[in-house]
Amino acid sequence: MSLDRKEIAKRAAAAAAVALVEDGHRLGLGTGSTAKWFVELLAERAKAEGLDLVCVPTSLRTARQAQAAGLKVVTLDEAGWLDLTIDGADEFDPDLNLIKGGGGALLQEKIVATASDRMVVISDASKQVEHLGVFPLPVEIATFGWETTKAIVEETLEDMDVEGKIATLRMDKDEPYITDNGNFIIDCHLRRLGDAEELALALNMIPGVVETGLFVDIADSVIIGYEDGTTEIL
Ligand code: ABF
Repeated sequence: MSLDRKEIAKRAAAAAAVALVEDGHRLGLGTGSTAKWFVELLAERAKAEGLDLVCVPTSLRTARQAQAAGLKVVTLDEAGWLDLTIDGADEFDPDLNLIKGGGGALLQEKIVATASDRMVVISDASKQVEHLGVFPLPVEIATFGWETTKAIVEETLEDMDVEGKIATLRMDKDEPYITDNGNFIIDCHLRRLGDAEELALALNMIPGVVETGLFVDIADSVIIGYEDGTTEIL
């Protein structure tokens, strides 16, 4: 099967991340098409080398894939603390701040990444930006009173140094998209964020907001995969 160029780039980043894994590691497994490559290649290496690993997936999707591939899957509380988490991103900036959550798994992704000694992002070059915000910022919110929460999010955005301030409820066909944690997601169409940390703090202060897809100071490095199969580490 021949891969298209984007898949070659994603696979290259994932393969470079697999090389960071050591026997005995407790690993966080991300979600999304790049993380999917990581899980596949990790399982191959673990089997070939008989590595003793425990893995904490960030979504039901990833859990199913990891289990089917023969990896040992445990909950975060069973693992306690993780050595390394490998995950994709929707955007990353020069400070390694991220927008995540396009795939809907941002809450578990953030909990798992935060509970890790090291978080390494794997990505093709298209996610690299000077300023975060072209990709709509996902915000996970409680279903209770969601319209009120959405209105408060929009009001909060009005007061912030951001461009564009429309928040839309994420849909799955004709129904609201429901996260693995039973919540809704609103996508904030900002075009450009101001101060990522300030924005994350302001949004997290809103009671109905469960978590935002802004990852500030969480990623330790980014492995960029290119379409010729090479990689670069930031
Ligand atoms: C998850 O998957 C994310 O938080 C991000 O939304 C997305 C990236 O997906 P892909 O690797 O398919 O571009 O990691």
